Amino acid sequence: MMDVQKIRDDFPILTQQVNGKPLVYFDNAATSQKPQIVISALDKYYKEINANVHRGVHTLSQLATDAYELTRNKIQHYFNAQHNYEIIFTRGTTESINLVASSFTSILNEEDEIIISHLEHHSNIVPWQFLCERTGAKLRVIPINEKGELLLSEYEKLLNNKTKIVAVSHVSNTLGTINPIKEIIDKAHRFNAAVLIDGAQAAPHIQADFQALDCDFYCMSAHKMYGPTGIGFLYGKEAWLRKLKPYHGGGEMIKLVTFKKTTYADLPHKFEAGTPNIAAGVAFGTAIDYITKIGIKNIATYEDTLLKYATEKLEQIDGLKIYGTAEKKASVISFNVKNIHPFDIGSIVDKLGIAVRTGHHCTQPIMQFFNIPGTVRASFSFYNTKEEIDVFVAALQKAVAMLQ
Ligand code: 7TS
Repeated sequence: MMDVQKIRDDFPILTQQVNGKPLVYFDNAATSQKPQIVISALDKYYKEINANVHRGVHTLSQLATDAYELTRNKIQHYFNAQHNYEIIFTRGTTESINLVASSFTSILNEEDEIIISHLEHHSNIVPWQFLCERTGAKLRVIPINEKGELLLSEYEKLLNNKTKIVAVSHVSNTLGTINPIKEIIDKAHRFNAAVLIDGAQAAPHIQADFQALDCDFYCMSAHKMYGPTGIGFLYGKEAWLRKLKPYHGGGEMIKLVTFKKTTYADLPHKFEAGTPNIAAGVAFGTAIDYITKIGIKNIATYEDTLLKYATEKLEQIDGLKIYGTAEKKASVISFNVKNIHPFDIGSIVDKLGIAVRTGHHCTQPIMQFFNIPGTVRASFSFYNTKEEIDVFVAALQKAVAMLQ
C-alpha cells in the first residue's frame, strides 16, 4: 500500500494555498505536478554541469551528454524498447506525432488511407490532416459508442490494403477510455499498416511494453509523468526510423554537409536537429526513477480507488451527467451539471482552491459527438486523496446552487 501523505510531502506545490484555500489539484491530465527530486535535478544540472551535448571534448560537455543519454537508456528499459537509438527525444507528444506525420509524406500517395479514432486529441488529428493535404491520402475515423469506447467492428471494416498508418490514443484525455491497443495493433499489422500510439495519457498510469505491444511508434510527454515540460519522446521501430526522412534539418542531425548534398547522422540523431532541452531531459530520467520506486501498478491501483470513489460521489449530485463510462477507464472524469456552462463551474471551484479543466480539452470531435460545448474535467493522480474529492464535491454543490 502507498503512504499518500508521505508521497504528498515529495511535491512542494501541494502545500500551497490558492485563493486563500489549500490547493486541490485535479488537472493532472493537463500536466502532473513535479516531485522535489525532479525540481532538484533541473537545479543541479544548471548549477553543476550545464554545457551543450554531443559536441564538446571538454569535461562538462561530456558530463552533460552522459546525463542526457542516461535518460534515453532509462526510457529504453522502462518501456522495453529493443534499442536505445529507437528513442528520439522531442518536445513532447505533439512534436512526436508531427515528426511521424511529416516524415510519412514521401511514403504516401492519394490512393492511401490513414485511420485515426473519434477519441483523439487534436494533436493526433491535425498532423494527419496536414499529411492528407500534402499527399492526397484519405482520413478515416473509428467511431465510438455512448460510453466512449471505440467500435472495433467498425475499425475492422475501415482496415484494408490501402491503410498505411493507424494512429490512436492509448488513453483518452477527455473520457478516460483505455483503448485495446494490442488488438488494434495486431489487426492493423494484418494489412501491413504501421501503428502509432499516442501514449500521452497512458504514461502516468500504465507501463507500456513496446516490444510486447509490437507498436511501430509510441509518443509521450514527460510533463504528464511527473517530469519537466518541453521534453518527451518518439519511440519508433528501428526499421521504420531508418526508412523515414528526417523531420527537422540543422546541427546534430548530419554526417556531412556540402552545398551539393547532405548526408544524415545515424539514429537517433538523424531526428534530433538543434540543441535539445538538456536539463529537462536529464530531469525526465529522475522522474522515471521516481515512478519506478513507487511502482506504476501501485499508482494505478490507488488512482482506480479515487476514480471509483469520485464517480460514486459525483453521481449523487442531481442533474450531473458523466461523459465517458468505458469498462476500462483511467482516473479522468468529464461531466456537466444540468445546463450550467462548464466554465462557470470551473471558475467558482477555482475560487475555492480547486483546479479542474473546463472546455473541449482539445477534443472538439468528442464534444460534437455528445452535442455539448465542453465539460468539467477532474483528473486524479496518486498524490490526490479521498478528502480532496470530498472538498471538491462540496464545492461543486455550492457552485451548482449558485448557478442554477
Ligand atoms: N495526446 C493526448 C491524448 C493528450 O492528452 C495530450 C495533451 C496530447 C496528445 C498533447 O500533449 P503535449 O504534451 O504535446 O501537449 N493533453 C492535454 C489535456 O488533456 N489537457 O491539457 C493538455
